Amino acid sequence: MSRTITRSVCPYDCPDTCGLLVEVENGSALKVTGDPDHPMTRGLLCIKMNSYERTVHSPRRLTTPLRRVGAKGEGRFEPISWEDAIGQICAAWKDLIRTHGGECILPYSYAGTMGLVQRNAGHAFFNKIGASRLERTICSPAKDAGWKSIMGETPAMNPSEMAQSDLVILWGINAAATSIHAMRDAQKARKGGARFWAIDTYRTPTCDAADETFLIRPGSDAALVLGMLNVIEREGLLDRQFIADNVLGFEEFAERVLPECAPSQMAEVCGISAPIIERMAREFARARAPYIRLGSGLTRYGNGAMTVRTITCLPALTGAWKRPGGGVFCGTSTGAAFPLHSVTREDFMAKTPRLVSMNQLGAALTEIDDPRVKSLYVYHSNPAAIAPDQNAVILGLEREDLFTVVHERFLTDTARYADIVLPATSSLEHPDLYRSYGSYHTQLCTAAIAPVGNSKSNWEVFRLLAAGMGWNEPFFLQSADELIEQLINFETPWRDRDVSDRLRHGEPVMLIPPSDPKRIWLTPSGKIEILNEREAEPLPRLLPTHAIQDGFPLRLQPAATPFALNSSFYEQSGLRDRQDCMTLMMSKIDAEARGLADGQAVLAYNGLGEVLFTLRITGRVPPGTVVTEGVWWREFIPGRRGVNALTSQRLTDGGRGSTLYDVAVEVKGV
Ligand SMILES: Nc1nc2c(c(=O)[nH]1)N[C@H]1C(S)=C(S)[C@@H](COP(=O)(O)OP(=O)(O)OC[C@H]3O[C@@H](n4cnc5c(=O)[nH]c(N)nc54)[C@H](O)[C@@H]3O)O[C@H]1N2
Ligand SMILES: Nc1nc2c(c(=O)[nH]1)N[C@H]1C(S)=C(S)[C@@H](COP(=O)(O)OP(=O)(O)OC[C@H]3O[C@@H](n4cnc5c(=O)[nH]c(N)nc54)[C@H](O)[C@@H]3O)O[C@H]1N2
Ligand code: SF4
Ligand SMILES: [Mo]
Repeated sequence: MSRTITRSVCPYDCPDTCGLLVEVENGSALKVTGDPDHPMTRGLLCIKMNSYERTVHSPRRLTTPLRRVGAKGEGRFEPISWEDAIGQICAAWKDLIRTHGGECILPYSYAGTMGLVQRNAGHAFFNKIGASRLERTICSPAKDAGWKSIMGETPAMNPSEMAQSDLVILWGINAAATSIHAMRDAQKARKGGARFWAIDTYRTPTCDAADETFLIRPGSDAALVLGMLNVIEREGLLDRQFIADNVLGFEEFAERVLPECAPSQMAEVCGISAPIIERMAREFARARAPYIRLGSGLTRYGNGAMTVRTITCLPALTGAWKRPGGGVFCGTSTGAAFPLHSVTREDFMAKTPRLVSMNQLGAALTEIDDPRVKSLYVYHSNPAAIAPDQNAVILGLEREDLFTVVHERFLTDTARYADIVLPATSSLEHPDLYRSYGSYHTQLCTAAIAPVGNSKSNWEVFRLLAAGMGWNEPFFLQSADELIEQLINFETPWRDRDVSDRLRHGEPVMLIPPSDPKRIWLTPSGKIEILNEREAEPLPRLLPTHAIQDGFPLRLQPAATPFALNSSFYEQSGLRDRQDCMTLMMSKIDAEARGLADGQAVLAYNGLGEVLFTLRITGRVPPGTVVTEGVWWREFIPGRRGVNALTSQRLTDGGRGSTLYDVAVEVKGV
């Protein structure tokens, strides 16, 4: 028996991008563990990835191409060969392009794998076809937009500075579930004497580990911040010298915005009382090096970008940036470190195609003409479960005249609507290069095992499709390894030759931002731009959420669970069994007001849909808010509608992001 250990990388959409060790025996992955030598992972994996081998070798894995024989959504298919599958897809597309033009084809992909080659494998192909272009903005573009508005292109501080902070704030991030290594660092800082605050809309496991938790009304963090800044200014706690040297627009902000932000007024908006806002202001301003780790939860609102802008003012006006450990960390952006255009090949586009927001797939499939979307190609994403407005998405997927192809590891909610399903490899079965958005680490990995069944990687499928289209473009003849080498073999100030060589050898290495993130502000003015005249709203101020206008009394949070990652990992029964399916958490006050009892079936509804839940009355959720965790597959859901039947296709104020948390509902017993 041959037993080997191969280094690999976690492919999922998680800021930690862990290093893995894969124990392989007779061609199978026996066990996946955390790499003890990865500087951030240090041997610790999350609950989900601790059993990754059960995903890789799941009996649910798709192992052969399939053709639909039942009704759309029914899930009845028959096996076909790869040759047949590629032949049928290319024949259908050639025909559609001839009659309707390339834009009638819509690719839909997101973050099943974060590897630079496999994640972006379809761009060159769809650019060449002239397909509609997907605006990939479901996650947190409002966070980037808010940060950029004030900080421009300034790179993120190194998150390891958290260790030097005396006040760690996990803000709108459930790190105990979504970023366990940041959670470990926060707990370590706390043991070293730092205070640890959590600011969230309900009491998450992250809050349990904090010294203090502040529960806020959904989408109202800007009110808390403006109230704090009102106090900080009034009580002379600003860092006037830092402001004079580094900040643009403070005078305007202090004159036009702050006077209307007395804590008593802000308390009415955010639900945190005036005395507590005052205390938070003083403790923040007096901390030596307060460190804010900003999550994505609070950005998925109609005012999400503005919320991030407002929070970004805190370290700027108190001078927190001056000291090691002080500042706000939103996430690293290392796009310039690798020449992604060598994979995405924008130069293959004959003209700029129509842009379709991935947050508005329902509308794209059911409303848009000129041209109508006639074919949808989904890869490493599960829009029937994860996209907002599930009813509209499903209505679209049911269209008989829509030719749908889904490339997947499992028969997901989306795959069930496909005309043709293609089996995908898992990350252990293909090579790729990974970078992290929660640190500056980057790592390459090779395949640890052969493809399971007849599955193929994203890149392999696009090579076959290119051949099927009859193209002889040399780009599509390359292997994934060749594409990876082009990404590495590129001179950039982010990496020297030594780092690139270590990268080639599979070591986790750190990218180095080309400018000092804590001193050099890469904005047009060279200062931190609290006033930004290029914005429709030049100054940070209070903006309403979308849901406020919907006329339903409760705010719904479709939050993350530690036992899954968006709709991934539901294939593992062991992880499913550790969660309660479709539970709605509600305060006792709200339950009593509606005459509802713990454990009963309830219907949450709004103008978009209605969803069946089991009620759980809990002190973890404040009155006015209800919470459900996880994005369940419809096959496990009694009412067959997931939480996204209640979320809307509306977009954020900046970045055109999803507003998945900006939801109002009413709840009744059934
Ligand atoms: N286990 C697990 N890990 C994951 C994921 C998962 O689904 N499960 N998803 C992955 C992905 S794709 C992403 S983008 C990240 C996201 O990870 P995070 O950045 O943690 O974002 P969310 O989990 O969306 O929301 C974080 C918290 O914000 C809170 N929140 C919502 N609205 C507000 C608000 O208005 N104000 C404040 N202060 N808090 C608010 C929510 O209740 C939630 O507890 O996690 C990744 N990691
Ligand atoms: N209600 C609610 N909705 C949400 C969220 C939420 O917290 N609550 N989170 C939102 C966020 S932040 C995000 S980022 C999105 C994420 O949405 P998606 O990116 O769609 O993420 P997943 O649900 O993880 O689905 C990824 C799919 O890719 C498949 N896959 C994995 N690797 C490969 C591969 O190499 N090739 C191919 N072809 N397939 C592969 C997996 O089997 C899985 O079915 O969801 C959003 N939707
Ligand atoms: S999901 Fe995140 S925490 Fe879990 S193994 Fe992957 S990178 Fe690490
Ligand atoms: Mo995300």
